Amino acid sequence: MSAEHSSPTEAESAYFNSYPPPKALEKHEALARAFVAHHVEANRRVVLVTSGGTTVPLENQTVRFIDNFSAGTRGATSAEYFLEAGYAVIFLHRQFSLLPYSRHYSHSTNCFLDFMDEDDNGGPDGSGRIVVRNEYQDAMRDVLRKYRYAKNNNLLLLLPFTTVTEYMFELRSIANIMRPLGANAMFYLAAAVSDFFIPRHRMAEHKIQSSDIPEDVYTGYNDDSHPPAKSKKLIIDLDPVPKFLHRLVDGWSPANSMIVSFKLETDPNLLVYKARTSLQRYSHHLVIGNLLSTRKWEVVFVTPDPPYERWIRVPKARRSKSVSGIEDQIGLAERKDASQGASSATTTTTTTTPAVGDESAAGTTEKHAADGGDDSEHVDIEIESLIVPQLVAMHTKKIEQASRN
Ligand code: 9Z3
Repeated sequence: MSAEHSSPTEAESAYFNSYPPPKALEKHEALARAFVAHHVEANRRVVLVTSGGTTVPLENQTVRFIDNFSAGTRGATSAEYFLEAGYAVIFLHRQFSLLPYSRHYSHSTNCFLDFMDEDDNGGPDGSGRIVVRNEYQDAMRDVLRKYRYAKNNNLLLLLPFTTVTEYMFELRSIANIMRPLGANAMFYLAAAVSDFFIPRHRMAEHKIQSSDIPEDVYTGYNDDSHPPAKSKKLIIDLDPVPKFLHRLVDGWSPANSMIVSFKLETDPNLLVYKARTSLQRYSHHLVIGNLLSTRKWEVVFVTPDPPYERWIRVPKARRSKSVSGIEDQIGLAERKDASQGASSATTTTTTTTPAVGDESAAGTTEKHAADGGDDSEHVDIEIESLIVPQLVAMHTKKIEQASRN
């Protein structure tokens, strides 16, 4: 039966049966089982945060792969706010992407060595002890304490993956292992998962040799407007990755758990529509939509219940500077959707109801905008600090509902 015509369960078996499980899976499962048991015992909420991009290998013994932009900022930052809210966090992340707490000092434009110095009390050979520079002491102490707290109290489990297939195996296993948590479980799917891959039966075993590629393959265009060219181009033929959100919602995850997925788009015209379609298709609880260009400053919550669409924005004066971000595009996805006659049930909050985190969001935005947005004495706000408390409140409601039924 072809993948298009099979049921989600059949597609699941076909996919997972065609791969050997990742080498680290058994070890990760054992760690996750112990972690979950510990927090079930403590009646603590546990969130599975997925983070970073997935690779799509071109060869079984992989030399080359397709990757994406995600550094794991959303996931690593959100994990910290979940920990702050009292959750235990399973952090399923792309290996070497950003990690909670250490993210403040890794992958950054300042190398971690810039935070350090030798102190003045040099030893006999003139060498000083390595210390943190004075201006970074407070910030680093704060991060270090939170990190230690999470570690000492067994609140953070780090599980790495690399390929899209490893990610799928890990997600399925961990979701199943989380079942004893029931309503105390949350899934926060922030990883940027590839939509396309090369199925195992078509994947080259060894490094693809440029000398093996035939010269007379037509490689350029999908229409007749260009004549076939003799070429040694490498053509990559990708299949769609099976959509497993169905299976997560309907099979793998604990009963009554809360499932939050992300939808990433680059076209403001598509964002809200695609987020809503995803919510309808998978019947989970929340899709958080974001545009690549504005993701650090605004997101939209798309829910099955009123207000259906809610924008969360960092006030202008408190936005982090982002090299890749485009501030001019803030608000575009909201206006575009409204102008296309979105359903009357759609509510946006920037003008009517204050957006999330009243004090720090809509109201303050207006004030600082009127002030000319002088940000000289303001600390940047991370948008995850506005997102996570909202989710915690939604989760609380869900847990209360579950306990009444
Ligand atoms: C997101 O949309 C995340 O917010 C980002 C975060 C990947 C944009 P960064 O790592 O970026 O902080 O730089 N994640 C989900 C993207 C995704 O692949 N979603 C799937 C889809 O859109 C559904 S689960 O189809």
